[in-house]
Amino acid sequence: MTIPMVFSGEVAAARKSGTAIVALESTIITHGMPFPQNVGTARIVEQDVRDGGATPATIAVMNGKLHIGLEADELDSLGQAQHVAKLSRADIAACIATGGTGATTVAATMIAAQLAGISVFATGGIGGVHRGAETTFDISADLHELARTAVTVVAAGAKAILDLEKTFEVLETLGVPVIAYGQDTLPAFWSATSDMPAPLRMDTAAQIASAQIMRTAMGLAGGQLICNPIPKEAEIAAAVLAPVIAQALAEAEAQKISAKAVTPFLLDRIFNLTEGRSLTSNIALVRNNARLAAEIAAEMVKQQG
Ligand code: PSU
Ligand code: MN
Repeated sequence: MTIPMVFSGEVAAARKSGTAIVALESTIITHGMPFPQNVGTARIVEQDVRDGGATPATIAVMNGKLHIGLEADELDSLGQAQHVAKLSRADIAACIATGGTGATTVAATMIAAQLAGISVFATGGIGGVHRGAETTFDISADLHELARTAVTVVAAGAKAILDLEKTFEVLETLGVPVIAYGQDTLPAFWSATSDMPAPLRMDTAAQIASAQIMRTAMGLAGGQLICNPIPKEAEIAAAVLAPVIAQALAEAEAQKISAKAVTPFLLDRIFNLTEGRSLTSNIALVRNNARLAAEIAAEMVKQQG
């Protein structure tokens, strides 16, 4: 059976010429940001990748086809669509097989990127271990994906709505390299730093590319998580966010929000409680990650010859 993959014009051209490609996820568009900022941001982030010398490939499932790169009109319609499925490892194949439409999370985007031969992916923040996971068992499939699929993911850490300590413990257990870019501590999504020391630190895109290439050469399955701190001028101090996150979490619990709905609910509440400031920061950090990912992707092409 062949996988019904559709490449955008620019991705098809980049594949032909062997130039750098950066994968981008679509759940951040459909479930992570409100319309119209979601479509606007997706476009700007694609342009950031181009400005960095690589080709953007926004990934989504549309009408049973796995799209590697979206044309402008496809991005528009996905950004405005209602009730789009949020796809992870568990449901991406079923969605394609049944002709469905869905946005890809970090896990599903990694799977699609690997199928398309793309080894670098930029997003905002990965999913992780939710607070209270000791009773809910809510741990994102993103973590296991990093352990098995050879794609380097550039993020601003895990979203600060999560239990960050437990998230990084699980990544360590799974053998996922967690690399802080240019600093000794891990960033915490909306905040550039935290009190968590980084397991690994790298200061150049070349180092990051060669570490992924070495990992694969050694037969070690899986990718790497690059934790790229949000630009200082765009950050929200952890102390400012803590009560906002606490309130959003309390509301989620009171309203019995569970499973896939948790992350979108929290992001939406935090957006409203910060009067949009969380979104401004979120956009700044995704753009910053896109620029670094483009550099890493270019290095990978260069080093792999
Ligand atoms: N980062 C954001 N906004 C998002 C997400 C990440 O800034 O909406 C999405 C990603 O697609 C990630 C998903 O994979 O949230 C995690 O969802 P869950 O916790 O249900 O696994
Ligand atoms: Mn979950």
